[in-house]
Amino acid sequence: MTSLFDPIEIGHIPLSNRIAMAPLTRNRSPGAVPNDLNVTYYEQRATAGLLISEGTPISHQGQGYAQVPGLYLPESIEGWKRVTSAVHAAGGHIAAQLWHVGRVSHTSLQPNGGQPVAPSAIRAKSKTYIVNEDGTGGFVETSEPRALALDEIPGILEDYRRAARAAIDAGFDAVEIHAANGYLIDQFLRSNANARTDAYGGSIENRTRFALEVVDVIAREIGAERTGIRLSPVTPANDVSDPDPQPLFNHLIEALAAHDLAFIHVIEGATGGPRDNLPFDWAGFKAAYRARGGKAAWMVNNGYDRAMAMDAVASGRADMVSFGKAFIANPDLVQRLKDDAPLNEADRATFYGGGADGYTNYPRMA
Ligand code: 8OZ
Repeated sequence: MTSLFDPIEIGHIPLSNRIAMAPLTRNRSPGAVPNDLNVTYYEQRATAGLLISEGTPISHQGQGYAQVPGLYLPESIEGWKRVTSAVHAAGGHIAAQLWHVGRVSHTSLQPNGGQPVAPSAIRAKSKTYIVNEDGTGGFVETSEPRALALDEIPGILEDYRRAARAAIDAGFDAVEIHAANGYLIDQFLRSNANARTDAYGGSIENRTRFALEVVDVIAREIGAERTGIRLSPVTPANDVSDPDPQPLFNHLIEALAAHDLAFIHVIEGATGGPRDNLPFDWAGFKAAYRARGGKAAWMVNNGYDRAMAMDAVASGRADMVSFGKAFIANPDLVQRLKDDAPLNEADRATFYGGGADGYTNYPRMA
């Protein structure tokens, strides 16, 4: 029987166990550049089989939150090189999460204070995080977006291509395409955010087109074996919804089977919330992918504890499990899970922004 603690190869990357650190926005990289504190944070967690970086904007336009590290400035790539070398020196592996927020942004974070872009001019009833002039941070309502013109889409695909190449140049082992949680790709997928009448809106084929084009452009640039994708078929995060998610996401996953991707990362349920918010056949979703010959590692996420994670891998339901909050509070999470040791509790007050407190000062086991 396979164990959570057994090694696994994803693409050509040999991982020492099947535990991943989920991507976690921490807002501790002023100027979009990874710094010493960020190096320490990732290095401390390098015993995870795979670290997935916090969401990393592919462009200034893809920015939606203050002080997140990017992949579009030369200084950011230099900063990430220091993170990836520290992780590798500690025996770990790390994927960069490539992120375009679409409408989940604020004019103060956009080039020239412009409007955020989206499939359609429909504002998300959600919040984003900005830093005020006095240095204090806070959540504010997202700004009214404008609909992308058809001829702007190739430019965004080019930004994804360039960012994927930058991630490899920065020493990342792989990239994860952020297609979850109501950001740009998910806005194209779900009908309440996509009212387009061109080739990118309407039918399931049209709404999945942008996601598949992003996968295609990145897989051609860096290789499908270094490409993963994160999906959240039923999350209400950032105000996205769809009346009929199963055929939509089954169509997408079946199309993804044509690429030899490294991993598929699935958020089951409402991100960071209930796992049963809406009906969805998770086993059928995975089976649809395998039936089309999809071979990527199947990584599951959302509210997994030790017993659930061990069972998911032992039963073959999943190949890997990712943990978010548990990794914030437990840099040695892998050892703690192995030993069935108690976990430190994560402190919400220090999730977003700030310094070492609640970031690099969680204790390891004695
Ligand atoms: C929490 C706060 C800000 C961003 C996501 C990137 O939900 C995020 C995020 C989460 O995927």
